[in-house]
Amino acid sequence: MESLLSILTILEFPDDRLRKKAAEVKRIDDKIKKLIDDMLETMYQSHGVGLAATQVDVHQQVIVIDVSDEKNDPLFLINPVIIEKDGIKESEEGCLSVPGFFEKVNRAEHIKVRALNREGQAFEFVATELLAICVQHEMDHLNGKLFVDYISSLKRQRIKKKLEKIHKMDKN
Ligand code: GNR
Ligand code: NI
Repeated sequence: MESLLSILTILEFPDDRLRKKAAEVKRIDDKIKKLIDDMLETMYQSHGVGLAATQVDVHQQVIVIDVSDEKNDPLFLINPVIIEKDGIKESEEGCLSVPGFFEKVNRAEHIKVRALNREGQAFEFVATELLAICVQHEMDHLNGKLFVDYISSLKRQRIKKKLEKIHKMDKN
């Protein structure tokens, strides 16, 4: 059965739906595969390196990532779990759900992840650098957490006010 790709709407902070916890995927059916394909298309169109289903208002444990320069090396993570981590590293993060803001966040430097792939097979991989940051950032989304939760409440409130103002203006 053929199906056209759709560009999905990305929720923006401070939308309450970004706070929902994603449920485990029980069965990888055509609906989940379509979601994955649409998320990848949406991520590429938005020039992001990752996207969690939570951001498109689907509360299931699905993540797409592509940290390659050519944007031709997609990674699909279903029901991901971090099984090992070590080190701490600070880096500047942004988020498609917090557009226009960048702040320093601490993350584990090295992680080992177990997940299911698009075919439902379990696999494991080690991640460092941008991939490690991205996996942790996306897994936070699945738990209703945003990078702005790690910064001062003063900075977070300022970002909230600015985005709320933009969202109000967008309505007109
Ligand atoms: O595109 C993205 N870039 C990025 C840069 C530094 C740290 C994390 C990220 S993830 C972000 C896309 C996004 O919001 N995914 O949820
Ligand atoms: Ni994000």
